[in-house]
Amino acid sequence: MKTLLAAAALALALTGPALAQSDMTMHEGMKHDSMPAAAKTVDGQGVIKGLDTAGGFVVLKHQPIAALKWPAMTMKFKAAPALLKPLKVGQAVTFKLQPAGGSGEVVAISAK
Ligand SMILES: [Cu+2]
Repeated sequence: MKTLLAAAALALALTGPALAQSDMTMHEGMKHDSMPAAAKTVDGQGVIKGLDTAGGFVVLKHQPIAALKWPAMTMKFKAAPALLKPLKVGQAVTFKLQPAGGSGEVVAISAK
């Protein structure tokens, strides 16, 4: 029994840091039963952590999005290049997201 407990403690010690490192995710593995099927946008707030204007991607450290039951996290979203052109890494922004498959597309974004 003592051996089992030690093994469990070791497993926890090993998974702890691994979880902490997975800061960026696409919400894979999360339940999205409540995600609206309809094409409805949700509002979010966050900070720009990365920009790929040509590629049409933005990395946002977003605050929790209650409408989607998403916790605060850093993740990559699709976004039209024209939307991203005026933005800079480090800016605090408000945005509108079209959720899709645990991620989504930012359809509006502006610096606060
Ligand atoms: Cu997220």
